[in-house]
Amino acid sequence: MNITDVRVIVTSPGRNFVTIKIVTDEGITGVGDATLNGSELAVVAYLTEHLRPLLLGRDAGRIEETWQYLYRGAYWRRGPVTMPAIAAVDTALWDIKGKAAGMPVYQLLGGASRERIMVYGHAQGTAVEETVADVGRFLARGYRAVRAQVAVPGLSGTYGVGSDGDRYEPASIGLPEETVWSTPEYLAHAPELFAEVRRVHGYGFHLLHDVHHRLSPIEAASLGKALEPYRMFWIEDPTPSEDQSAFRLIRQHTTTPVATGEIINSIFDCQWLITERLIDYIRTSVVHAGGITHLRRILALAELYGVRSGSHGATDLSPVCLAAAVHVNTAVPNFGIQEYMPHTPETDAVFPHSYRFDNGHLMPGGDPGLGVDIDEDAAAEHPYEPAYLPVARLRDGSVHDW
Ligand code: GCO
Ligand code: MG
Repeated sequence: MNITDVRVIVTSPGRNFVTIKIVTDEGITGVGDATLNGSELAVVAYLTEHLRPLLLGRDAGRIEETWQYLYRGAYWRRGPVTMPAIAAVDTALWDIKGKAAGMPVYQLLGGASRERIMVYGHAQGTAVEETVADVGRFLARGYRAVRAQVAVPGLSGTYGVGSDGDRYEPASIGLPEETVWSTPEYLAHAPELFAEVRRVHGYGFHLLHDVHHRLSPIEAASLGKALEPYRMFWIEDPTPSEDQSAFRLIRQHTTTPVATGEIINSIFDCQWLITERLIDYIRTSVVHAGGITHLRRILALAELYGVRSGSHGATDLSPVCLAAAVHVNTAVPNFGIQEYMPHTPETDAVFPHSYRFDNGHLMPGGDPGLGVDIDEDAAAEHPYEPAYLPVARLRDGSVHDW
């Protein structure tokens, strides 16, 4: 079965998504997510100008060989632009293989290790009481795990707190929004939230928090210690993720579990974090970590060291990525948890899918392949809109990690 076409589709049903559709001479097609939030067109150019010519005429069944060809063959390796492009090709080829075999992709990965995928939802609020009430709403809907974020008084645009009800969408149309950050003010305020969440809702569910790369190692260690009484499932990205040795210092001071990985693109960027047991959850994704083929390799390494997966699932990861994640999560032995932010009805209409949410869990559905597609006519109704992620500055005006 040979590849006859590679279509790169950009659509913006409320936010931008880049999707590829690989077409074969047997009429079977496959889809892959290539969305890089805020830099979408860089991936589009890489796919269209550089990968498409290499793919036309190739055997669609040779998934591993194609991955090696695109990764090793390019000489320039890793990075946030090329890896989602390779990931999208890889994901689409798994979709095609599943359809050709008449099986859901998780069957090709070894079959189901579990019946359902535990997800965590996003509780948020502009004040502690609001977030506490929001946590209650998630628990009432059957969620077993909830991430809690609260605005820091006096700081504009605290990460993780949006204005659109359940949905938090950091990217905005036009030039980047500028937000203000103050670590001392955050550290003085945040522990109060978790004390209050546990006081009101108890300990019978998993509680998570995203620090979003903002702290120094010693600040992160002190936060981890302060949160120990609240038995967190994890603190996420306490320090900038690329500084692997920072996690050693955090580890030396606290037993609060640590997760990182959403900006990591390859096994080489988290090898040391895993083999030195500096984290508890590797939070990579199909789109950013090189597709199903490469993510599986990362998770196999993690399994050896007792590190579990924590699949990144913000709304900028399209339903195609979420579908692929659900198959990986179903199959791998060391699945931990899946982030779940429901997409908008407009997005779901562009990406019909068979995975479904039920009572705090996701289920893959039984369709052959990934069980997700892109409706190209519906996609064409939502043209691309340039958007950026915010930039964070300290009170003195200097740039900080967003
Ligand atoms: C998360 C993430 C996201 C990212 C977003 C950037 O844990 O869900 O931190 O909210 O900020 O994916 O594009
Ligand atoms: Mg995060």
